[in-house]
Parts: sequence; C-alpha cells; structure tokens
Amino acid sequence: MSESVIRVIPRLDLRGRRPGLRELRAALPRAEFDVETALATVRPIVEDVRDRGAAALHDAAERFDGVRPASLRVPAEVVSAAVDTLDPAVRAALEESIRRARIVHADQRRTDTTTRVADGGTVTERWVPVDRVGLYVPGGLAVYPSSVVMNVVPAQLAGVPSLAVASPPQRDHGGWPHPTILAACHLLGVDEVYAMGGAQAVAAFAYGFDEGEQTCEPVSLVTGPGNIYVAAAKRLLKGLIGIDAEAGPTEIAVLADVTADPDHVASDLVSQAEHDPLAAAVLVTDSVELADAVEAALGRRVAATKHTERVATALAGRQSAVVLVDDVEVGLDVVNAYAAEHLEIHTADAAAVAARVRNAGAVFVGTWAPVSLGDYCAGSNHVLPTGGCACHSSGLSVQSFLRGIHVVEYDEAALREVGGHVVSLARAEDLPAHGEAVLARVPEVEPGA
Ligand code: HSO
Ligand code: ZN
Repeated sequence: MSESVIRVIPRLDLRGRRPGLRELRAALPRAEFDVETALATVRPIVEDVRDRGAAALHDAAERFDGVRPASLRVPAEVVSAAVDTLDPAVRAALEESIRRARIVHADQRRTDTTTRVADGGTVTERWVPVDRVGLYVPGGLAVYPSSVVMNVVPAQLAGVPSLAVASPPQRDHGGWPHPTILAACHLLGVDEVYAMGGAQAVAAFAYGFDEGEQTCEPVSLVTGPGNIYVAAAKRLLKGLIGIDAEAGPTEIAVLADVTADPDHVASDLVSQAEHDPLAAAVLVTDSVELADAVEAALGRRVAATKHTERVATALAGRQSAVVLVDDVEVGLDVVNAYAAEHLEIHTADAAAVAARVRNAGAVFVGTWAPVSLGDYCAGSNHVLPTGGCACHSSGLSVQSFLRGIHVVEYDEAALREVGGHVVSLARAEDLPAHGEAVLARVPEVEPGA
C-alpha cells in the first residue's frame, strides 16, 4: 500500500526503535475527554437538586429528558412487570450473565484477618461494606442492562445492605426508565429504582430527597458509567460521596503477531468502536502482513455493520491506530504504556505474553476470548478503568464496595512493652501529648524501650 492511501484507521510506525515510557505516552493516540469544562454546566444543576430536591429533579427531567415522570421512585409493580415483556432469549441471557458474574465475584469476597503483633497485641482487618450505594445506569444512545448486572452483582456480594438504581426517564416508556433496565433490576432483586438521569441523578444520590411520603436517603458511594456530565457531577461531589473511576470512552487494544486471525481482530476492533465515535481501537503488531489483512477486513466489516458511521468515525479518529513495532517485546512496552481498558492478546503462546502484561483493565487471551464475551457473559466485570487509568486502578469488584477497618486490641502488658517507642516518636515529632497519653497508663516506661 502506498502512503497516499486513505486508511480506515491511522498508522503509527515505531519500527527500528524502542521508545521509552515518556515517548510512548506522547506518541500513542488517546481520546480527549475534558471533564473539567463540563463542571461549569453541572454545578448549578447539582446545587438546584441540593436546594430544591424532588422539584428540581422533575424540572431537570423535563429539561434534559423531555418528560416528567409520574414519580421519581419507580413503583415496585412497574419494575416487576418489566420482566413480563422481556424477550425470553434476552431474559435467559441476562440470567446466565448474572449467574457467571456471581460465581466470579463470590470468589472476591474478603475474610477478616487478625494479626498477632506481640503477646497481647493484635490488629484485625475487618471488611465492612458501605451502608448504601447508588448505581447509575445511562439511558440515551445506548441501553445497557448488562451494566446493571456489572454494578449490582459486586455490590450485593460485598454485602451492601441498601442499594438503589437510577436511570433516565424515557419519553417513549411513560416517563419510566427503559423496561430492559427495569427487568434487569428485578432479575437481580433490586426494587429501589428511580427515574432520574445525568448529573441530577448523582446529586440526588449524594444529598437524598423527599417526595411525598417517600424518602430517598443519601448514599455513601455512587458507581456506574455515564456521559461527561455524569463524570463531572461525580468529580464535583467526590468527598461527600465515594465514586468509582470516571469512565471515559471505551478502548480496545490488541497485541497481535502474524499468527493472529485478521478477521477476528477486525471484528473485535469494530465491536468496541460501536460504542461511541470517541471509542478507541488500537492494534499493535510486528507484522505488516497482519496489519494489511486487518485493515482489509475492517474495510469490509465497517461497511457491513449496523452503526457504520459511528464505527468509521471512531476508527479514523486520532484516538485509534495501527501501531507497527519490531517485535512482540516492543509490543508489550507499547501496550503496557497505553494501559488499555481492554487488551486482547493474539500471538503465538498468547498465555505467556498475557502473563507479562502489567497495565490493562482486563486482558483477553487468545482468539476464543473476545472483549464482547467479557462485556456480557465471561463472568468478569466490564466496568473498567479507561484513559490510561489502568496503570493505577482496577475495574469494579467486590473490593470497590468494602472498607478495611483496622481494629486494634492491646492489653496492658503489650502497651507497656512498646510504650517507650511511642514516647520517643512523639517527642521526635514534637507532639509530646501523644507520649503523655501512653505515660498516663504505663508511667514507668522509658523512652526508647
Ligand atoms: N464495552 C463496554 C461495556 C459494554 N459493552 C456494555 C456492551 N454493553 C465497556 O467496557
Ligand atoms: Zn462493549
């Protein structure tokens, strides 16, 4: 192919070099997701919900969703009735998705550990779920019942005692959230569901509100994906509430060599590009032959798929690329620097290469584990860090809903044994009253003993 060819996806040629982390970060494509500018829009909405509660939420629903729901709390019978209208194949698939997610997340539960530090002195780490969680499920362009599963399952397995879901009111569904969302809630045993969306939903969870006889109590933690306004509201309210990672546009990276099946690779790049014109698809390979074959397959698939325009925009965007490297070794440098939300490995001995991945939200090994399997039915969680956050953060898990509380138990002898060291450190920090608290109990200890 000559350089003048218009490509479905840009190319970045790193052959002949082994760039370091700093250079890779600058060279690799990434979508711009500027939450900061959305803060100014979101601040008055959040303040209005704080000050006027339910009235503000109804006004916001009319303004942003074009409908005023009959009540913010979705009546229990509306939630349960949604299952009756669910396509049986979708119901069976959701049930299997829930079953698999539950078995994987059940293994993430933590047991308390008690460490005997000295005779008569123990520290116990007690894992306590947060009291109440608000789960946000977007409506709009895409309706994601699978995201209800991925948020609710870990929260339930963590033992969170109170759990509420919010999803935008839909004009076409009588002002209630989408029936597939309601059905997923019901299948999961969640009956506290609210018709509210966007930044106002996050604010409603953070502050709580009353509507008639009913109270939506404030939550401790809000999780779930959303658009840039939801992300901005989470950033604004962080501190008052805990949040999961801010979810930016979806990303898929594929590390492949000449042994990869180009059509499998192309189909997976298209699958995630389907989410959003800002979605990122990145192929890293040491084989020009494979790169050419994947591009040819992309050309065919982009033309044939339902959301052609969205996919074509995502692939052609500056956030997507085919990156050519000298070998799989450099390829590993590249994918580790990129820290993709999803990373697929399509190389000879894929498991060995996957074992050397250090930064990714989730890793999909070999040709039989496409990202879309993980999106729905692998049992793994699909709420994963984007935008390079996989170099410091994990996806949603049981752990996301737990706090580890240290419980300290020392008897008199154990305090006496170490008390002198406390006094010495307190003096070194010019905080003598800290030492005096020990001396009040065991006056005979000597500093340094
Ligand atoms: N790939 C998305 C999750 C999703 N896909 C939901 C389909 N539905 C972000 O990980
Ligand atoms: Zn997906």
